[in-house]
Amino acid sequence: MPRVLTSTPRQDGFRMPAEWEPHAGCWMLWPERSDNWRNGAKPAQHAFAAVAAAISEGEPVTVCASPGEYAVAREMLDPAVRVVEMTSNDSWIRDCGPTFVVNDRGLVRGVDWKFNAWGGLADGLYFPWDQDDLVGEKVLELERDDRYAPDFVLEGGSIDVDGEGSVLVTEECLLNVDRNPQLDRAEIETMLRDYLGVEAVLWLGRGVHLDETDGHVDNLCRFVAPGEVVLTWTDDRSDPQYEISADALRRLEGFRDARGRPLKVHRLHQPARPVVITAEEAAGVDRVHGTLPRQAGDRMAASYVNFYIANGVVVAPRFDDPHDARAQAKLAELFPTRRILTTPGREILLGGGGIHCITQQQPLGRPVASA
Ligand code: KQY
Repeated sequence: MPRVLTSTPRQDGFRMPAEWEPHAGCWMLWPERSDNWRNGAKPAQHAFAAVAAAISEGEPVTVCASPGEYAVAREMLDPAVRVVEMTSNDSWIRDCGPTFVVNDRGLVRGVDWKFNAWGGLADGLYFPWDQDDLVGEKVLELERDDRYAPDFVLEGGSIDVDGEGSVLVTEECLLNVDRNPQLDRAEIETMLRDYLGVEAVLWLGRGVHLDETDGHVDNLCRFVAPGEVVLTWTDDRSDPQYEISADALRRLEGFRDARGRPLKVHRLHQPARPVVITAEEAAGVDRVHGTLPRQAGDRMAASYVNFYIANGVVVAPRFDDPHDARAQAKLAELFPTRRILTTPGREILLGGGGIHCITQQQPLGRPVASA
């Protein structure tokens, strides 16, 4: 039986690898809640199935579905995708799943953070979140991976590492009082150093305009190679996103990473047109007290930065927007050894996130030390 460890990954010589390092596979959760996904989640299920099929071109994919949805998921998902039964509150495994860490002997363990639905009772996006909070533990149990279980609220979408000692975060999310109000900036940095095995914590300010996660960095800015990041961008100074991205650029240009390198910043232009919820889309979402409502006319936090790096492929969203092709070409430039596959991003965005938010990579390695 896998152990719950009371030490830290740093003490044990473990670190979170970069997403471009080799994977054993990818984990996803199957969407079904009708107060977040329109039309009984059917359009979202098609979008998730397309993402799973695209990722499985490069690595094994496991989708976890509830008992009631298992048969539907099995039918809709590509036969190459493994389906396992697992209860959850929703389908954001980037945030409620484990963060895998590795050591230089090829061993894999997991960090099972606390999850509070992006803000708990004060500001969370739904209640309850108890089943989501168990997803990390369940995945690690299935994989027989030993587990660190810090008393620390963190979502995987709020961190991005280069695997060489640096992590990107935003102040908007990590310093938000609805996550770890008992800890100050220095104490939060210590937690990141201890549990991700990093040295440099690179603080950006705000996340993408109107991002309901309190500004997850994975929608704003990501490492694409050691010493290189990609930043969501707009040249339109009247767009509220301009000042957010310009501030991030200023900070990024001033950083040195853990290896002492300045960062090369690549700009990835956001969709040319604001992506806005239609009346028909809003009407398809059940209104339930305690869940963030979807209103016609609301702008969504659409970003091409919310891609997933798999073995051999990168899976990125498309929004039927004039900038789709430009984004795909930029990603091809940034990932010259991988094929860039795009899948429809709108239905996932309507639920509040993107492809990176619904996926969790499991690095290649062995679960337990052999005597
Ligand atoms: O990581 C994410 N973007 C998750 C967003 C959750 C939205 C719940 N409605």
